[in-house]
This record gives sequence, structure tokens and C-alpha cells, in this order.
Amino acid sequence: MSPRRSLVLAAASALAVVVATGTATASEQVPSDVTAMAIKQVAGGLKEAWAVDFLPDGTALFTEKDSKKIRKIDKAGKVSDVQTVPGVSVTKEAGLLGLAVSPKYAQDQTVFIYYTSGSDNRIAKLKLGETPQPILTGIPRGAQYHQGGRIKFGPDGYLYAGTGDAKNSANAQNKNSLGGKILRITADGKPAPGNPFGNAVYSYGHRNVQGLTWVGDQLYSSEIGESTYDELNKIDAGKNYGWPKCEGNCDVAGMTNPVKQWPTSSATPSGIAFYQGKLYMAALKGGTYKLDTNGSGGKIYTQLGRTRDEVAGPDGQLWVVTPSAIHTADGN
Ligand SMILES: [Ca+2]
Repeated sequence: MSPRRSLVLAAASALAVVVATGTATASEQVPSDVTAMAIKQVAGGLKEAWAVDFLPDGTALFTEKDSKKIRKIDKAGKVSDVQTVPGVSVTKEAGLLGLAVSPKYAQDQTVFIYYTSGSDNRIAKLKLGETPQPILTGIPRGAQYHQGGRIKFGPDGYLYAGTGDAKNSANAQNKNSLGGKILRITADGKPAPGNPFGNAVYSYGHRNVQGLTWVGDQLYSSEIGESTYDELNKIDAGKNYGWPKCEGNCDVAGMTNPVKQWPTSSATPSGIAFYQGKLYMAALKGGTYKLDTNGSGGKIYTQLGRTRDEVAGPDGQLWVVTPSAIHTADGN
């Protein structure tokens, strides 16, 4: 157990004793905000922070959707700009979205980004400070909404992307459209070998996927629903996750139900992470869901308001991204 975690537990225990005995007020014996001890803000004043990933030296890179900037937090905690990405179109849900560091960064010094252009959503690769080179274009964009945007490397070494239906729900069931899908590609933007339909599509029937993570080799995704149910899905190659025929659970042959569903009024899920045995799912309706892989659990960190991304950092911390700030936390 970390010293800080022990301290938090000790403080919580002290508070419990105080409450139980009534011999002293909380302010006399414990810090005024026990919860705050487990969460530390590492960047603030951000312009729609969207994704974070890490260089091998521990530097955190993050995107700001609205400023179109890649920025960084160095090991000493200093926040600075890396570069502004050209050609990014910003609307309600469009802009500079996902970011993933190459798992071979020590050899290739390559970073991948997902962003909205004037005509599409696209994935590009770059060396920091240099002009991004698109590797996959033609992911449908919506005027304002349903852009998807999460990218992550899987344990198989391929790059996965969650896309949106671009407000054209027919895209989700069209295996020749890159919209409403989870994609799986090589570092050159080609369909990964073994993909179920011979193209970039890995799974389909999605509305708007903004969260991807793995528990061992098993992929999980979050999905934002229309007006009834948001979803946590267990993703297998080639499966149909139902949209637009199904939103949440339904009984239609050939369509796969979510592991768990929540009312759209409480979730609107974005990034997810598997950290210390639990799934952490960001919620744009506020707080972070802490879940077992069967979806049971509830919200923590509600004091942070809207959360956009969750990442298990190489420093052993859970990184929690809100639109305006990035925090490190212990997951409790
Ligand atoms: Ca579904």
C-alpha cells in the first residue's frame, strides 16, 4: 500500500471515529477534505482536453479539442505546448480528439492523432514538432456530432479507433463505411491482418465510440446512446453491436447486447481504462464510473464534474481528464 493511500485510510478512519464518538469535530482531527488528498490536479485551464498518453520517459502528451494543440506535462509537472495541428475543424464534438503514442516509440518516435478535418475524420501520424501525415482518411464526420475519436494500441500491437455514425445511423450497419465502427489498422493505416471483413472494420453497429481499453486480450468499449441507453460493450471481431436497430439491450438475432447499460441522463461515457483490477469509465454527465468487468459498480470523483478520459499511467496513477483539467488519482 502506498504511503499516501495509507494516509487517506488513516484519515478516513479518524473521521469515522470522530463521527462515531462525537468527541471532536472533523476539522480538529482530520484534513477538511479527505477526498482531495487522493486526487491531484496536474494541469488546469485547458481548452477541452480530450486524450492523454505517455512517452517512454514518462512525459504525458495530451490533446485539446478546441485549441487544436498537442501539449505535454513533463516529469517535473511543467505544462507546455508541443504544436498546433493544422487543418483541424472544430465544432461541438469535432476537433483534435484522440492521441496514441507508438508502442515502438523508442525506435520510431511516432505519435498518432485522430481529428476532424473540413471533410472527414482522420488518423494521422507525426514526429513531435513535425507536420502530421494522414494514414487513414474518410471516416465520416458529422456537422456537429458523433465523431468518435478514441485511438489506442491494443496488446496485439495494432491501432484501434472508435468512430461515430456522423449522425447518419445507416453508416453503423454498412460494413463498407468507416463510421459507427471500431477499426483496427496497422501503423501505416492499412487494415490489420485478420480483420473480419478484409477492411479496417473490426466491429460494427456502433453509434459513437469514445472509449477503448483491454482486460488482458479482451477489448471493452464505451458507447454513447441516443436518448435512452449508454453502453459498456465487450468487443469481439466481426460482431454487430446493434445500432441503430438496438439501443441498449434488445432481442434481435445477430446483434450483441452490451455488458451493461445506463440511462443517457447519467452516463454519456467517453474514455475508459482498466486500472488495478477495475474498469474506470469517464462520464460527460459527471463523475467516473468504477466498475467490475460485468459493469457492476457506481460513480466516484463526482466532484470533478464532466470527465472525458481515464488512463492507467506508467507512474502507477489513474489519470483523469476533464475538459478543463487533468488529475492523477489512486482510483478510490
Ligand atoms: Ca449497442
